[in-house]
Amino acid sequence: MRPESVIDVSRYPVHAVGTDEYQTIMARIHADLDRDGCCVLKSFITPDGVKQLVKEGDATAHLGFHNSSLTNPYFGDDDESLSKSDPRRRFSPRSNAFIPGDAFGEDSLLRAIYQWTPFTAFVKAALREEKFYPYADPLADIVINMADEGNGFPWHFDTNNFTVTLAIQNADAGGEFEYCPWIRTAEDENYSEVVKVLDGAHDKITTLKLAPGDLQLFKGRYSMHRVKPLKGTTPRYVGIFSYTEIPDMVGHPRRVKTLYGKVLPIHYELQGLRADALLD
Ligand SMILES: O=C(O)CCC(=O)C(=O)O
Ligand SMILES: [Fe+2]
Repeated sequence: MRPESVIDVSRYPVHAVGTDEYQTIMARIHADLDRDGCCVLKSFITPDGVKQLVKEGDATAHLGFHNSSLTNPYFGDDDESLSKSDPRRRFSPRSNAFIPGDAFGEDSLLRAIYQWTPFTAFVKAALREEKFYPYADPLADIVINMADEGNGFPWHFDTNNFTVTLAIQNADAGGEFEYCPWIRTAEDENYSEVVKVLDGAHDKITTLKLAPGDLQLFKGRYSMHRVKPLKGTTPRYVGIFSYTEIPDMVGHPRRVKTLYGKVLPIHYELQGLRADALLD
C-alpha cells in the first residue's frame, strides 16, 4: 500500500501545496494549535489503511519493550527538601511498551507514511518549524506506543516541543487523551495550576476520544496532558512520528537502552550530536 492511497487526500490534500484547499487546512491547523496547543485531523488515514496498520501492530507486538516507572509531571527525581504537596513530589505509575522503529522495515505502511516527502513537508508547515528533519534514529524515528489493561500515561509535560501521533487501535475502554492547554510558559512553571490538574480540579481540562486513523499534532511542552487508564484485552496502539532540529541526530545510548531495551552501533557513532547543550 502506498501512502497516498491510505491518506485521505480528498480531505487532507497534503501533496497539493499552494492550492486553496491546502491553504484552508493549514489555516485551520495553525488556529487550533495557537488556541489549544492541539490539532486533530479526523480520519486522516482511511479505514483500509487503519486495518493494515493494526496488522503491523499485531505482527510486531512481540518486539515491544515493556517499561514501567513511577513518574512526576516532569519525569524528574524526588526531592525531599520540598513539601509533600509540591507537584514535583507527586508520583504516579506509568507503564507501556514501545515497538521500536526497526520493527518497521521498507515494506511497512507506517514507515512509508513517515518517509513520504509530501507528508514530512505538510507536518513541517503545520508545526511552523524552520529546522525540521526526520529523526535519524532507526529505533526512535517511528514507534508504536502499545499499552493495555490498567496502563495509561499520568499527567505530564513533554520534553520535546511537539508530538505527531497517529491513533491506530483503541483499547476496549479508557485511553482518552486529556489535556490542559498552556499551563506553563518558558518563564513560569505555574505550580498552583499544575496541582489543580493533578487533583482533577482544573476547569480547562479537555477530553479527546481519538478514533483509529486520526492524526494528532500536539505541543506538549507547555500543555499538561495524560492518557486515562485502559480497560479490556485489546491493546491500544498509537504511532508516534519523531522529528529533530538537526539532521543525523540519534538518541543517547543510555536513554535508548532504557526505552527500547537495546542499542545499535549508530547510537555510538553519532553520539553527542545535538542542537543544544541541554541534558537529554
Ligand atoms: O499515547 C499517547 O497518546 C501520548 C502519550 C504521551 O503523552 C507521551 O508519550 O508523551
Ligand atoms: Fe506526552
